[in-house]
Amino acid sequence: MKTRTIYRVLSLLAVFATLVLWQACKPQAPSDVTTGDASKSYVAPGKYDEFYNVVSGGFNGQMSIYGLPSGRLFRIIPVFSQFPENGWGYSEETKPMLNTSHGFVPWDDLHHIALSTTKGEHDGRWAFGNANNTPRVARVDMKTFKTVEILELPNSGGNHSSPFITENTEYVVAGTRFSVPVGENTDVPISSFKENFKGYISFISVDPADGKMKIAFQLKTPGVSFDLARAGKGPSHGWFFFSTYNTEQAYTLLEVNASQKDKDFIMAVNWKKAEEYIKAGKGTKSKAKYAHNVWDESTHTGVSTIMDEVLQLDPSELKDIIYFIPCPKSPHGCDTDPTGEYIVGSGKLAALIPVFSFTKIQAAIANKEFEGEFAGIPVIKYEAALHGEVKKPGLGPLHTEFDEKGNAYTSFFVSSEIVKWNVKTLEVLDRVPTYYSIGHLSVPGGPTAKPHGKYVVAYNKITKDRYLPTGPELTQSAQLYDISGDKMQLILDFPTTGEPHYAESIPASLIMPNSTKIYKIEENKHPYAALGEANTKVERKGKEVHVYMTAIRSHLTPDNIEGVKLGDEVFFHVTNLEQDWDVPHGFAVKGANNAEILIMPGETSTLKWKPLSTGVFPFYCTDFCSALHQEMQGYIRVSPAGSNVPVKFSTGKIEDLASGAGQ
Ligand code: RUQ
Ligand code: CUA
Repeated sequence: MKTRTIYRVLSLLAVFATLVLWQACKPQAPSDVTTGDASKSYVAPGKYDEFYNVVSGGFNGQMSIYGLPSGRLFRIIPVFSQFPENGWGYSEETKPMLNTSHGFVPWDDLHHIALSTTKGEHDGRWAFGNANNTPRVARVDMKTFKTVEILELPNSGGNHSSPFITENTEYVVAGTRFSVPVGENTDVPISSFKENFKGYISFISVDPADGKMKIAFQLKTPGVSFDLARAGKGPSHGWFFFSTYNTEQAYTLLEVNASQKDKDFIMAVNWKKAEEYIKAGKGTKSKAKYAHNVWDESTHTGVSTIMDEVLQLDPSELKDIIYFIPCPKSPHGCDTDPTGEYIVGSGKLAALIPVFSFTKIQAAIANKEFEGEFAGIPVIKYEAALHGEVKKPGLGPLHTEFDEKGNAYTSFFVSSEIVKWNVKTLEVLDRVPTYYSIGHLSVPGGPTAKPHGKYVVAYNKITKDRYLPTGPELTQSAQLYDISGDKMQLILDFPTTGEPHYAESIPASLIMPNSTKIYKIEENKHPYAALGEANTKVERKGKEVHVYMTAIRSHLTPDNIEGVKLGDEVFFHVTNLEQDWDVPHGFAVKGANNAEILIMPGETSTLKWKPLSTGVFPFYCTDFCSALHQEMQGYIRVSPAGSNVPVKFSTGKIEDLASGAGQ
């Protein structure tokens, strides 16, 4: 009891000391900044950037695409959040993409990006992102820069340790952040944490042909928190490494109670072994409810299916799947180097960086060099797994990325810097300040077996005095450093949208040639598509009015519609007939309780509108598409519920409208 109290006081002191240190590293004036050659980030007008930088949006639930080295923002890709700019989550086709077992969830907190790899190298096919709040994993197609799949994760309570991918994108892996009660009865006292709360890791298989995701199996683990992870590669392919915290299994005031132990764990998972158990029929099917939402590129429509079962393995019974390795103190990042031999743990409250050796971990397992068990899982002796420690690297290490020359770059939140060190010798080589309090960092190809190197980007948590103030909230900020020489040099500050967590960069040459320009109109299988103006029409189905509309420069067909009555729901199905790159048309109607829709060439999108009053309502194209864009408009008339105004529609044929013949 007494030692416990002393422990508690000591940990409180440690937290306090960290805070004091943080105060000491408070922002300095910009004049203190030593910068390198800023012209290195200059991309002349009309020239292309060298890299695509895919950046998580954090609490905006989106991904964004920047160019490197210019830092120019090209695109925001809506993923888990509704996006009025293009109607994502507002159009009828995209709403199913945001369906979950909790119903429609139009927001999330996207922290991490994983770009698909083949043989450990970027292949430019997909970008995966995690939903941290309502656990989901999304897949974005890098041809269209569109979210094409969202898979919900059952038994997960916050999907932070996610998504991380294996060498050939065999699996996208997602570990729960919060352990939660699972099974038939989840209505249990919170104080029963140790008995009832479990952590689950989902191994999501990715179809190599079309990228389709499926939960292959889940691993049941003791109730701890998983923070981050990386797959092994090369010699360690077949293994996965996760950082854990709250191995104290606290359920209140975690700030103190989850920082008591000197060491938490890195969890090493032998997923090839897990696959063997699955093949041998050792998995148990368990009831679960989760949504699987898939975008169909031919109907331009998302389809949501509720799944009801998941396959699980219990590593406390099936041995040889999971091992724990002690790691000082609340590890955050857990990163494997390009060779796959070294695993770097970054303890948020630690003053050193432990580097583990895959060879040593294997030897320790073979020789049973265990210091005991944690909840039935063997714990490997720290020294037995350790390659060595980086001594006095800085304060508050968070994440590590690698270059192609055997160097590591670690971000330090508390001391607000990037530190470069040699992975083999563990010698610190260089350090640069960040402005301020860096979280993640990213080297192009940094998490792959073949880093592209050249730059490191800092994604900072605090902006303070770096930009013109914009009220209480300042822009989010990234900083670009040139790492081609021995010394890192700051060459650019650039603002980002949302809160950037992790990001990845990929050479433009792997993405650019494959970028989709249009959707072929003859391949449009949308059930409400009007493939040509001759096919436009307005149909009443009970209280639903379906408008099959087309858009082409510079008119909407039909542009006069009558016969809608109060109490009707109007569905504007707009097909963009253009077959020309970069000519979307938009569509909006006065008073609609949603957003516009933005329709790509060859695509059909649907805006639902329920008029609440009678009258004549204008609708128009929202995207400036031609010199006569302002003329791209129309009117829809709404009559009282009992009226007998017939359904009529036309474009440019006044007499038809008068006769009620339609078009
Ligand atoms: S986290 S600042 Cu949500 Cu990736 Cu480390
Ligand atoms: Cu179409 Cu403006």
